[in-house]
Amino acid sequence: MDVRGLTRRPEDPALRVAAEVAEALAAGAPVVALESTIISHGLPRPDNLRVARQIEQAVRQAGAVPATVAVVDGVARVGLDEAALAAIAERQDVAKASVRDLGFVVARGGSAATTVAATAHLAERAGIRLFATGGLGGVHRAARESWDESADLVALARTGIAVVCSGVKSILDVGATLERLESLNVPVVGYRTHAFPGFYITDSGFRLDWRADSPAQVAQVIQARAALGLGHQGLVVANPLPPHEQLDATLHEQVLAAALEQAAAQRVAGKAVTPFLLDFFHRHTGGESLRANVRLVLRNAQLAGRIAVELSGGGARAGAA
Ligand code: PSU
Ligand code: MN
Repeated sequence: MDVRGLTRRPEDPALRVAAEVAEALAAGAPVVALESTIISHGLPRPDNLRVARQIEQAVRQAGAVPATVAVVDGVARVGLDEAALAAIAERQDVAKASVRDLGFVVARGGSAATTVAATAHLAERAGIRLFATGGLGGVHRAARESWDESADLVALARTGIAVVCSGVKSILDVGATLERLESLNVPVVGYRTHAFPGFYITDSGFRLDWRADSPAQVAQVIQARAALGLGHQGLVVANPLPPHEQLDATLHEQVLAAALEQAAAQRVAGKAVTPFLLDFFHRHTGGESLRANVRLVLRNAQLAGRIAVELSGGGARAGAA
């Protein structure tokens, strides 16, 4: 291992919370954490930087402060300024870091985008209770052979944060992912639906026991869980694309089959699997999957912002939309 990290001065903080985010948290104002792997590895350049800014803007329009999470030059940061956001979107040396990678990236003074798992961990440490992303990681379809299950699932089992997402990507084994979430005691609540969304598609075909019909109802569940001593575990808020905005079902089926075949043929493994499949989709749907991806992330950011506002006492913050 490179030893640059060992020359770090002891007063260098390994975790830095942006001033705007720290002030909002201290004041009890709404804050929403955002992941960065979607920026660096989930969306193609150069659009990714523009989309990253739009996601932050969606949180602001809902009345909350966005806190994009990433490791930049050896410091885990909660809340990125413009230069840091651009670095994550544009630099070639940005790794994909899950929880177990964080210590290495920081010790080496490196830079990495954080997955749902790593973002949830760092955001919780900063005191943030809401988080928005596109789709959660989960159990891969070949998991019986490969044992490939995203670390997002176990991270949510021990991290006290609510994640607003559009379910799990259809490239995964959705049923197995829901079973694992049940085993891990991680609840899934549908937002205005009992149908678990399938990321690009509105309905994955799996039913959910619980639904919430407003940001206030989700906030009530988060508060009830905290009162019951369950606040140290995650909650999944599943927010589907409206049917008219989803990816065409036939196109989806065709591209999915081809993507899985290619991944197997090229022996793609480990953390490369999800970026490979997302990229395959973007290239083989004439940009349709990309547009759906961007729409759903923006919707999730906005909903997370509205839930955060409710958690902070219902739009009391000055300037809230
Ligand atoms: N959702 C998206 N795009 C992404 C991801 C999720 O719309 O790129 C990322 C998230 O960071 C998630 C990760 O945590 O994919 C899952 O990767 P893996 O399957 O290797 O755990
Ligand atoms: Mn994996």
